Amino acid sequence: MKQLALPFLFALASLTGLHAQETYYEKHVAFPANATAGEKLDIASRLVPTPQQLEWQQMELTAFLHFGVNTFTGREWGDGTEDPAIFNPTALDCEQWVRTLKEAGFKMALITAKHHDGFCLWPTKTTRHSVVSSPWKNGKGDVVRELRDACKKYGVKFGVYLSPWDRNADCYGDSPAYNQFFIEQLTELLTNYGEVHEVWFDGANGEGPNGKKQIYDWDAILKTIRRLQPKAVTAIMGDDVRWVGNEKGIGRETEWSATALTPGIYPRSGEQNKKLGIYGKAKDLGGRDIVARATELFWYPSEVDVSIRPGWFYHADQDKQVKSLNHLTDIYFKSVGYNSVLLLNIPPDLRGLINESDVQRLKEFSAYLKKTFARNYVVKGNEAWHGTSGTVRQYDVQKDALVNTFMIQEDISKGQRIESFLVEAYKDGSWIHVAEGTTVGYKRLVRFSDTCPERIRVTIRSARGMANVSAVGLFYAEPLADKSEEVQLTDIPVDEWQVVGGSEDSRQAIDGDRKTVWRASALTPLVIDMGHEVKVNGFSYAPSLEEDLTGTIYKYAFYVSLDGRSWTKCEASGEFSNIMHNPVPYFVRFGKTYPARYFKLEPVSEINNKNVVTIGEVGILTK
Ligand code: FUL
Repeated sequence: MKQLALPFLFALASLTGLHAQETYYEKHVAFPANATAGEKLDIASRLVPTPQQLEWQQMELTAFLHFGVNTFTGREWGDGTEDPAIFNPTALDCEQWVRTLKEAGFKMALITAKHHDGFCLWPTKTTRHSVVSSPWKNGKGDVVRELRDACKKYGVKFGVYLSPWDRNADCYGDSPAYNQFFIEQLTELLTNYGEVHEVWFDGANGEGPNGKKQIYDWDAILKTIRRLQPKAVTAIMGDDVRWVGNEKGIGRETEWSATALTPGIYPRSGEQNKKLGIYGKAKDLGGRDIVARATELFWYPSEVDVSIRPGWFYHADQDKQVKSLNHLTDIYFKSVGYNSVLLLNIPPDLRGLINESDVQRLKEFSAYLKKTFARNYVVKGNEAWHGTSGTVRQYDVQKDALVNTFMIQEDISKGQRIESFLVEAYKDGSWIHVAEGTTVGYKRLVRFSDTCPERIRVTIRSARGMANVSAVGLFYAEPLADKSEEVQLTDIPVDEWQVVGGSEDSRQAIDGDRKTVWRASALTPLVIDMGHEVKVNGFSYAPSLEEDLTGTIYKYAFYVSLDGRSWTKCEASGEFSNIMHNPVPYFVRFGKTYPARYFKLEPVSEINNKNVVTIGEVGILTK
């Protein structure tokens, strides 16, 4: 992180008459104590990425590969007690993964070397809870190595996800011991596998108030990465790449890479972010008002991580829920097109292959993007130009071109400066409004209705000093039918079901409509009389569809009864593992069948330990 002394630079700029814009601040800048709002904005405009951050941003499409014991148990979060013997892919072929990704245009593959369950996909010296203890290749296998080799062969960059939270390691929670253990694991991954381009540390930790508390030595962890892999970017619990704030694949329309959000791994982050009233999910992380109140800024660009399926790990029952082409395309426009990098998860299946349904969808996705962006209809759209607030640039458009997508890019090696822009089209003798937007950054895409302009003009409505536009484009994206991935939440009709003892609005939880929500102001169980005996082998829980997830159940117990008086607790994991970040319906299968006329869903804890419950829908599984 290069930091240049500001007072000195100001003096230099005024003495030499140099344009102040020739001074850049790489990755981080602290404002001088007495800087005015105007000076701060000027400094903000000259904050730039490191070469690694720039290279990362230019990749646009990167892929996540969630693979591990969860693939074999069907869970999203393992609890660390899994028998390593269950890890036994029958036809693992990392070359198939990488070929699939490469052909689909992905520039990097990032593997869950260790997820929260602690099982390591490489033969680590730190624990036997790894591939060494699994029958796969008689304990001689190394998934990380196979993926690394495949990436090398196909010229795809390689990254690792190493979960800081570890539910298997005995030393987890004994802070110094676990820090050492974690750094050893990291050292192995960053020493023995050639070049690593991204290191991803998840912030997730579902320990709850009575769980183990680990205080991470982020400073030592980061220093290890910088020492061993200086070209790698550090993501999420890192300071190069920022989590966008959701797992739905949707970025912000106004996305500042130059942000006042202090990365969570810095001890000062809590206090500073609180003072500014910002947090990772906040809408505005770098607007004028925030910059004026900030004391320092970070080049901390957004990464949109989302799975191609409802879950992060492969589950056969989600084969029909692979996101539609329309959905994936929308994600592309709302991630890459919103100044972010897309990290799309494609989880290998039990064989150790990317499943046919995902391969097929990726093919469609890349064919669609290739076709859409093959031809830029703006004449000389790739010519760079610069302008301040109010600057207008006119372009010719190729004759008779039908377009519906506008692209604009800033040369971010000189900072992110555009605050808002307008696009108008000249058609039949007059200028009409076509599109507008706020921030641009590395890339901004805006969709509009089909039109056939003769010319277009782009106005920089507002910029921080001199904005540097590197490219402008017009394209045609063919409309796609919305084949939404409707999920069936229950295997049996719900018409006969009655709520037992609850208020009338508890019906909202079983009315077959996810949009209607039942809310209870305590951790109240939901008891249902199904009217007759049913062979139950699982249930589904769908959280509310609303933005505010207050009341979403994290831990639960599920009971069945034949008479509504004596209850049997069903065998289940007892947690909707990742629901706070990925609020999709959860399907819990007991692995056995219980005869039942009544069922009871008992909330044990809420995602934020509040004493409230919301249920979008509950269903019963019998198949
Ligand atoms: C989350 C984790 O808890 C999920 O399991 C997944 O790995 C996702 C990418 O990050 O926080």
